[in-house]
Amino acid sequence: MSLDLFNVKDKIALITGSTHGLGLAMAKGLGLAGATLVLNGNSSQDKIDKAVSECKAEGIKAVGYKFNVAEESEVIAAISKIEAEVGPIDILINNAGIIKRTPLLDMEVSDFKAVVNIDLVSPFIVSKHVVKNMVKREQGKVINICSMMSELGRSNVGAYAAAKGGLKMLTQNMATEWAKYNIQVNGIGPGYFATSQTAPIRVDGHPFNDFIISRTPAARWGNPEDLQGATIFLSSKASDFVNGHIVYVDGGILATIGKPANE
Ligand code: GCO
Ligand code: CA
Repeated sequence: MSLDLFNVKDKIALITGSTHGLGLAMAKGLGLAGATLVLNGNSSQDKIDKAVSECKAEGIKAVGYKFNVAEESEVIAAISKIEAEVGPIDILINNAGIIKRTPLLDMEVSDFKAVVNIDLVSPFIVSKHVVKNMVKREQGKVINICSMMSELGRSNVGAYAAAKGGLKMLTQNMATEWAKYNIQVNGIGPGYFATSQTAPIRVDGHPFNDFIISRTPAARWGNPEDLQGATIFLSSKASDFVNGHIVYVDGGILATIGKPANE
């Protein structure tokens, strides 16, 4: 077996929402394997510049572009700029996402729509405009970042679960429509990871912290680096006949019903 199967050297990868957290960790995985990274964020140029320098300090080739993944006109302009200035995008990771933890009965419709807009509509917008060009080149990799909530419900995250469940089906539909162009569309479903997004529910003594540890067969939170293997697999030739799968990197959560307190 040759590791060449997993080669992503000199591939260009656009990772949305990659200034921190899982997005940046997945990006770095590809970058350390030799890909050129196009990082993205929308909150501040400063955060993007910081992430780019952090990558460069680790010997990774990286540039950054600020745009709002939910605004089609901004996406169109950014993609043509990226392809003109950096080169053709070989790998797209739709990672940008938000969460609002509110019981459905208390949730404003505008908040529900905001979550669906970023977590579900945006991957459609960005993919549409990146994949148009991949079709011409007859190759490409798209990875949609799903969630445990693509499969499971949980109190207070209804809008997020609706969007992430939808993203799983969007992944299968994209795979269905684009496989014939030699474009593989798959997803990664992270389990519970130690990031800023989960910081409020991860603090010591918080009941959710103990719940996750006991609910996860691996008995720990994921480290963002735990996602790098799946990212490289789904970005490389190794996955050229893998279409429409969600790879759950979850320490076994979806494999089990859980366990009683005394086990
Ligand atoms: C929550 C968490 C999740 C995770 C993750 C699980 O409140 O339940 O924040 O939504 O972030 O997506 O896979
Ligand atoms: Ca399933």
